[in-house]
Amino acid sequence: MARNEEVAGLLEEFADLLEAQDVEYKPRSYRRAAENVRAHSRAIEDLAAEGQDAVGEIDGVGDAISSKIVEYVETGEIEELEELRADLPVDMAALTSVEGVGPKTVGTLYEELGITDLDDLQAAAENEEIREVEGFGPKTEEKIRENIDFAREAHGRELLAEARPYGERIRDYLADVAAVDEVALAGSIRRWRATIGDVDVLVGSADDEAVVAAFTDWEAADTVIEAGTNKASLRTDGFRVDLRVVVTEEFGSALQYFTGSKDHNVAVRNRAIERDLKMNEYGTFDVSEVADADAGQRVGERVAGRTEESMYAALDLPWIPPELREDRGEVAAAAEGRLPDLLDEGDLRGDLHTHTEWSDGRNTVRELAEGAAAFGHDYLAITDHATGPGMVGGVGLSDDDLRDQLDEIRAVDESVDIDLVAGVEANVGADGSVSVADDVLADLDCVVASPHAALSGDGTERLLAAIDHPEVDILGHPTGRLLNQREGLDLDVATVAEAAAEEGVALEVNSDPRRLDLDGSAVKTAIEAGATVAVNTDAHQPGSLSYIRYGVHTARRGWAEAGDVLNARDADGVRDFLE
Ligand code: DGT
Ligand code: CA
Ligand code: CA
Ligand code: ZN
Repeated sequence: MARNEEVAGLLEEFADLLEAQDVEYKPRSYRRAAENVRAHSRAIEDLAAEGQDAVGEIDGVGDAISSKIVEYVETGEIEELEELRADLPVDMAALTSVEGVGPKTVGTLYEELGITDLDDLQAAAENEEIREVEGFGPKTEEKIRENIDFAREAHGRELLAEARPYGERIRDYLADVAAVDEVALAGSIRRWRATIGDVDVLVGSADDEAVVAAFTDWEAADTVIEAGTNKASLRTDGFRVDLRVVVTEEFGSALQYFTGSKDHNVAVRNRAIERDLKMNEYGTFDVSEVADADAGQRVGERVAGRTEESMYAALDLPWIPPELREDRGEVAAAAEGRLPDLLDEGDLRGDLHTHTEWSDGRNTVRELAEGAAAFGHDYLAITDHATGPGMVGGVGLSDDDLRDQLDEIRAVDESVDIDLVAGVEANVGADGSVSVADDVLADLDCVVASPHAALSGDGTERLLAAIDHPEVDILGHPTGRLLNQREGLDLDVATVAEAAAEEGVALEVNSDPRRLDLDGSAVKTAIEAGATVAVNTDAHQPGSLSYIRYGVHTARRGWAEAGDVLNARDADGVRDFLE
């Protein structure tokens, strides 16, 4: 598994530290390089092994950056980065997780007030020291103070899409270890929660010592936090990985237990008790003939434990997919034979929300179209930003620009191996108005309307107004939440979904790792209210099209079947919906 994510993270840290020191231009090029490294199809360590020139083949990676990447892969360190870290010894990640605090602010607040972490920041805000710093004022200070709590709550939880590759990498590594009979991810990462506390890995083996030794030997381990006989924890690039080793005969019961959620496990265990069964991480045991079922963990006759399927079967239940295990009625549904036939990654035929260099994307229409064709999509909607509230720095397209772009999309469509859908991402204003002229919207095939500013408080009326607009096809990232940064709009999802169903508007599951919006529980409510969802990436470059898997699993957390999903339809089906 490639280390591109890890290297991209370092380049971003580089950019933050440079920006904090008021260095111009360079931060931008480091960020651009980071994105391209992250999205690159080949493993960065393989390129580094071939030499600096091979690394320099990546778009936006010049000599200065490629030499640092090679240095890192070879030595595990970048000297210049270490120096920057020493110059600015702050918890950059924690501080910038406060909305309204960017790297520049961190630099200034360190210089002026010596602020290095969230505690310092909070104290300075409470003592009204920040408002005294040039360029700040009472309003900014108040905003920072308000946002600290949210950043703190989120602190320590990692984005699923950032953690998942490490989980898959350690899983694949352990699968090749001779002593390992079975290996699987467990916990929240297996349930595809939007953020995760740690990466849980479970192994079935007869030789736990050998497994723990292999685990702590993993090349990507930065530090070993602890190593016991049948458990161990390590840190890799900031992520905590917890390993548990169990005997293979009990792998299924341990996997069921450690996948959670706790609430799901309580519901399952209650069903076991009703059947005179004792169920725990060691197995399911028939305790009907046992005088004291609490006398030990493995009392009674073992009836299940080798596989997870056996654990559910012992309760007369079909296996329940991990995404459903949140105690949202899945045990009752399983018992009644009405578990959903969940959407699969392979069901999606296209992407209906993407950006090109016409707005803030990285690529031309043609490049993105070719990327989507190579990804395997049948169709692709190009939906660049329209101008409007929340679009800063001239990013959004005017009505005239949109008409010009429409011509280009139609022209490119003639010569690419994919069906292009001409669209726009319009802004939903605070009053629910849509930012593009009606006649332009009418000429486009697909109108995504998304809130981009004023993202707090109740947004129900606002979205209802947008749904009522006759040209709107999809509500993009409906709440506007940013994981670990802002909660976004409060929504009465059922009401919004009912209106959307009536007006033939789809609700988006935005697959951007920072968004995953709507989330699983909102998707479930929306589908129950009859709405159609669209699983889109909001990709700004071809490499991000693969983030669709996170949207798919988020939709699965909302019990979505292929029939509930707009872009699981073929191109004709989608055109019918859009018309
Ligand atoms: P996270 O890591 O905060 O994102 O959430 P989880 O769900 O991965 O939680 P974690 O890592 O503490 O534990 C993994 C699973 O182990 C959890 O989903 C359910 C199970 N588990 C852990 N502790 C308990 C417990 O005290 N009671 C029950 N019923 N299950 C537990
Ligand atoms: Ca966990
Ligand atoms: Ca854990
Ligand atoms: Zn977008």
